[in-house]
Amino acid sequence: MTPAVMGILNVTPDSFSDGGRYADLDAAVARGLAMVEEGAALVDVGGESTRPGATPVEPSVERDRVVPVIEALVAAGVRCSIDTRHASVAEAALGAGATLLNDVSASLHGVAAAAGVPWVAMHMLGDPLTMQADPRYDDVVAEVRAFLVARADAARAAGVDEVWIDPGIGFGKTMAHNLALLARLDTIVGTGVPVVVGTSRKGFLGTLLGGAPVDDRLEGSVATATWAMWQGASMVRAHDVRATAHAARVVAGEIVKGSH
Ligand code: HH2
Repeated sequence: MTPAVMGILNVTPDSFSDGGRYADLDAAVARGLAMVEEGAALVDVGGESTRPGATPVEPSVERDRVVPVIEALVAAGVRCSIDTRHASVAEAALGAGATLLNDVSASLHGVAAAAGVPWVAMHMLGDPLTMQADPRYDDVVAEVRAFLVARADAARAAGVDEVWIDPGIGFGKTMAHNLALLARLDTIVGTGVPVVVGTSRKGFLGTLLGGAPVDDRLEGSVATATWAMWQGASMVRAHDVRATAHAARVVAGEIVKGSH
């Protein structure tokens, strides 16, 4: 099956890549619709930046950012996920019509169970404010895998029917940790739980590319997304949807018609 592309829509003033660009409702909805046009299976709406060192946002502020965008996109027929670590924001977003809970805290499975929606558990070491200070693991791949399997088991026991797992590239990880998780992604895929991977425009790509700024990381983003899909990731999170969706079709051996 062709891996799904989750289009990233951050309605925040400070996200590392698209911060401030979609703060206005019309601009956010237009971007969401454009990403679907480009091949996104769904649009992942986030109202709090989780970039390293980001200042936490009050859940009420985060909720007020995401709910109108989700309502408008759902009304236009777009499938939305909510990217949050706060239960009250998740509940409001699911109430507004989002149909997947992308949980960077890996702790909100009760909310997903109550709403009857699929749940993504992402691995993060610590919290965004401090996670890059000095992340340490004995064996990053084994530890992330064990954490995700335990969260998936807990979610299933709580009544979540559809569980996804994500190694959380860049979330409390050094360059070596990120590269190890990508190189051994087969270990995570081997759990049998469907895998999501997000590398899009992330800092480690900038470092690998000799300090490339955020808007010059397209090739690195597509290269790593393609690798992840080839290793068996079922979904990738992307800012550059068109290029990533083409890569997904190539990985799946799908003939791309009328899309050049
Ligand atoms: N990465 C980010 C946010 N949410 N969710 C999942 N499942 N996997 C990820 O890798 C992931 C995520 C961070 O990227 P972004 O949303 O582009 O930036 P910011 O957190 O600054 O808003």
